[in-house]
Amino acid sequence: MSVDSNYEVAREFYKKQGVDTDEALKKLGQFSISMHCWQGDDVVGFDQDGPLSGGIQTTGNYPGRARNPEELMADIEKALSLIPGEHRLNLHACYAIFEDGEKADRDRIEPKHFKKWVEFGKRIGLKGIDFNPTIFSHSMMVDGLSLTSPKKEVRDFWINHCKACIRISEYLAEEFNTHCEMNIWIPDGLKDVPADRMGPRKRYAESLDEILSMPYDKTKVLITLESKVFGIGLESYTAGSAEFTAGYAYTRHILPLMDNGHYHPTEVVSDKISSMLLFNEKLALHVTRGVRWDSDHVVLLDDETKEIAKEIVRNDAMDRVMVGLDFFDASINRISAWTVGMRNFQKAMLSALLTPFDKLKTLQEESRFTELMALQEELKTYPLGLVWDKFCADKGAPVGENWIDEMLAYEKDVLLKRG
Ligand code: RNT
Ligand code: ZN
Repeated sequence: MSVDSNYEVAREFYKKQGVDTDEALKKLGQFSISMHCWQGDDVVGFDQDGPLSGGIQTTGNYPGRARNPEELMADIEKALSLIPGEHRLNLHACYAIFEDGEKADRDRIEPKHFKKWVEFGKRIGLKGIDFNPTIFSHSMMVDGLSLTSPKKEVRDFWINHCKACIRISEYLAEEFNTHCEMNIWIPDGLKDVPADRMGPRKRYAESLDEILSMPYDKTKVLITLESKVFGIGLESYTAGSAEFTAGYAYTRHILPLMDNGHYHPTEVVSDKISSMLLFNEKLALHVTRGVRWDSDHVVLLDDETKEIAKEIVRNDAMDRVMVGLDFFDASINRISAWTVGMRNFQKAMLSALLTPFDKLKTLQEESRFTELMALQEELKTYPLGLVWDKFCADKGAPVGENWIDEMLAYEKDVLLKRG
């Protein structure tokens, strides 16, 4: 019972449905996910000593949090060795690396503060690095507000931060000869019933216009804007709502970013992808798992994750949807959190790639709903795992649960030795 002979069995199963497993494996190998650096250190970063703030929160104190660039890079490298395929890294501005006692505030950061990340990325063979302004956990978040603040000096600080980030994103794109997705997200909102929603939203739009007025290479830096429905301490309203973000992105020719933790609990991003694809050339996702709220639990191979992947694959949008992960669980081994989340999104993509969508679409078009339900349910127990094992083996990554022992060995040898 080898990986290869198992794969032969699986191949026959899918062939019966008209699905070419070899082709599916090839396409999966071409699909890169942007792995978020911030799972490794509980979204703390290297540029400040204060706690995480801005409507988001990590919970848990599992030992082994990465405390500096060396540790974070080592942990990322370890995680990526357990994940098949070639991927991208998603960095936040607060992960700037300052040398020789130098320090620059967020409105003054420069490409050179990310040179070490570029060197690291090239050494481990990253496909690219994506970037994010860090608009939280900072003293210039006055009354919790940034780009919507009534205070001009506050808005200007964050406008300058975003402009600095565009320059850094351009540098990252050039170094890796690929695009750099730069995602803007602000927590700005209010705990209780606002007296004015329009004023702050208008200021937000004007601040963004000011940021985008700077010249930059639009083929290299793909600016995305992330919406949100609420945050901790910001329960009544957030400026960057879904409608604000969709409207702004559409009219200014930037890209919308949908985080599946950022909607009302019964709303699903999988249902939104097709509509967004009809009106935007590309779009970006933050794949996460909300449990009852935007809790940022590790991505599992659950129904919604699979449905998101299906929408990407069956709409032929693997090169139009940029997928990044976004969760931060501090209650479990952080390498494991990354590995489980990345492998699961890949499994979801593989599951979609192995689905006979033409056949299913025809059943829908012909209103043969009985057969549609019956076949979709039968496909759920097809041997996905055997094809997945083949992918891992071909890519030189651990097959099945074999990565767990490796992860635990790293915990014992490295993580538990951190103070
Ligand atoms: C928070 C947003 C945002 C952040 C990261 C750190 O709710 O999802 O993506 O999580 O930028
Ligand atoms: Zn997000």
